[in-house]
Amino acid sequence: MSTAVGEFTPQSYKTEEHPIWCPGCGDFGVLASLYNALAGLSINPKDLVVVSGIGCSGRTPGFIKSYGFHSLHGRVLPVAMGVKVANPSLEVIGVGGDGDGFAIGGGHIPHAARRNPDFTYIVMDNSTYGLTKGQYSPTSPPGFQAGSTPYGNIEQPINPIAMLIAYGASFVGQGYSGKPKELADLITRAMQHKGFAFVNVISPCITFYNTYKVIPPRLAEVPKDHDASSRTKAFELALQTDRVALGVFYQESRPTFEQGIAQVMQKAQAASPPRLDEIFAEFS
Ligand SMILES: Cc1ncc(C[n+]2csc(CCOP(=O)(O)OP(=O)(O)O)c2C)c(N)n1
Ligand code: SF4
Repeated sequence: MSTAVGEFTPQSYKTEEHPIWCPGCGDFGVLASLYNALAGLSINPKDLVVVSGIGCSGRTPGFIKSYGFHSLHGRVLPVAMGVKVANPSLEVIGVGGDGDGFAIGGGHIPHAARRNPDFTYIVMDNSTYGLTKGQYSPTSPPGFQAGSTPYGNIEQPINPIAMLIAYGASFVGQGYSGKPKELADLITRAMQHKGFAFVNVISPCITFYNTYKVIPPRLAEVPKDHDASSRTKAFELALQTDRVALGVFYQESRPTFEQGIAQVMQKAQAASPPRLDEIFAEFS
């Protein structure tokens, strides 16, 4: 729920708790972008709920003045969905890491995507498990070497963008923490979208998997003539291997989960179901 534009500044969302992320962590850029997007949309902190999983990224709710829910590892989506269904007037944002979202929490993704609850889900994708000291994750590249893969990762990484398009997310975008202005614009568009908005943010872990040198040369904007209403075109863009595109890959308009629930409740009330004492009488 927004208030008068200009009522809040990025500063309005800062808490007294300062991030304890390592200096240079990409998550700082994501947080700054979030502050700017929230201020730009003039979201009142009393109407905002930030839900996270567990990980370095999972600490985000502590740094945003709002209601917050630092939930369990991999459980961002069911908790955020529960909050939104319980009170659809709230602005809900889910945040977590690639391990949280795509490994232990991966089973929730298809169901959030197909149900289309109206909230934004931001994955801070650093291709490693930062909090637990750099193990490989579902987005680590083949050959990735760390404590859990001392001889190199033998698995193929998932493609988060293609996965979310395939599962039917109604908004799919990608940003980079090193481009906070563009990222704030992308988060703004995701929050304005009515439905499940997924934003994958490439957010390097400077301590355990420093990709600051390898990622930027591969980045490119989503082409200006890209047709984001075409799932086929979105797939084509997501499957390109020579570059990492930033921007909106796919967006469609369709009813939200909350709208569907409201309709079902209306129908159920209009149908005047049998009274409980009548049902008991039938079986007594
Ligand atoms: C049920 C459960 N399993 C395992 C853990 C241990 N654990 C905490 S954070 C984490 C992974 C963190 O990586 P990611 O989700 O990518 O977030 P990052 O720290 O990189 O932001 C793991 C395995 C846990 N806290 N709970
Ligand atoms: S360990 Fe990595 S992800 Fe965690 S705070 Fe440090 S740089 Fe960021």
